[in-house]
Amino acid sequence: MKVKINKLLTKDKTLFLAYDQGLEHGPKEFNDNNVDHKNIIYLAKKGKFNGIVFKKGIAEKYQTEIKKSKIPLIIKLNGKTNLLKGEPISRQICSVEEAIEVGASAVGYTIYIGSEHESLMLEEFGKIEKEAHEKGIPVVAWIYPRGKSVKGKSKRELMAYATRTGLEIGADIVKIKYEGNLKDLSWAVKSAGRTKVVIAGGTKQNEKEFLEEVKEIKESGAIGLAVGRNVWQNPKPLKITKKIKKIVFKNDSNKS
Ligand code: FBP
Repeated sequence: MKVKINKLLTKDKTLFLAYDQGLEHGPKEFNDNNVDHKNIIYLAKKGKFNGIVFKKGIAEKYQTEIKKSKIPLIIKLNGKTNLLKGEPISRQICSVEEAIEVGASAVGYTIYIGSEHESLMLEEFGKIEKEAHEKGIPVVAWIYPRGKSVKGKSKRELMAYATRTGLEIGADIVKIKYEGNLKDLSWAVKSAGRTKVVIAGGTKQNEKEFLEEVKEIKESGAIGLAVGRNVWQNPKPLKITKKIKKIVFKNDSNKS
């Protein structure tokens, strides 16, 4: 079956709104405004994002609002809290079927390559990828090199290893962190072959510096970002969204 990826793209570029930090980091990331999922769904709709990333609990409880927004839903199928220390592992907590039931247009899964537990995550991903693709659902792989074994390795090597892993394991889109320089990121994008690359936003930073980073992301050949905190922790989330879109979709559409 053909994988329905076009729903997540605007002329092959994209901007996803990531909102799975409630589990991954805890509510310490939120304020009175962005702790409310309704405000996040409103932001996704008003900002015309190409997709919104939730875990299944939020998708279940706010199904009506998500459907009404018409923003494609990406369900992250695995997750963990940041309370447990040690070698990172994130196991599956939602099936592809459950994700489709709550209206998912795509599914996501995080793999910590380099972790002692990477084989478990790679195996789980393999099953998810097979099932999702049989149903025509695109798969987004969050690939983050983590754990003792990656300490001291070069950022260039790790970014490219992350994107290449995405290609090798069958991801349609691979999401990585941008940690090196433009040359290294461009190499990582090249290493991904036909797997599309999106970049995480990271911790909230100075707006000007963040937008400079977005320009480099655009230049690298990555198709866009899956951004969370740098948008919804900004006092003017819609305004920063417009600025990001102006860069990401430059010459590609009039979406901004
Ligand atoms: P941000 O743009 O807020 O960094 O979100 C991107 C993201 O990948 C989220 O989807 C995820 O919750 C978080 O980063 C994980 O970050 P980390 O693994 O560094 O805790």
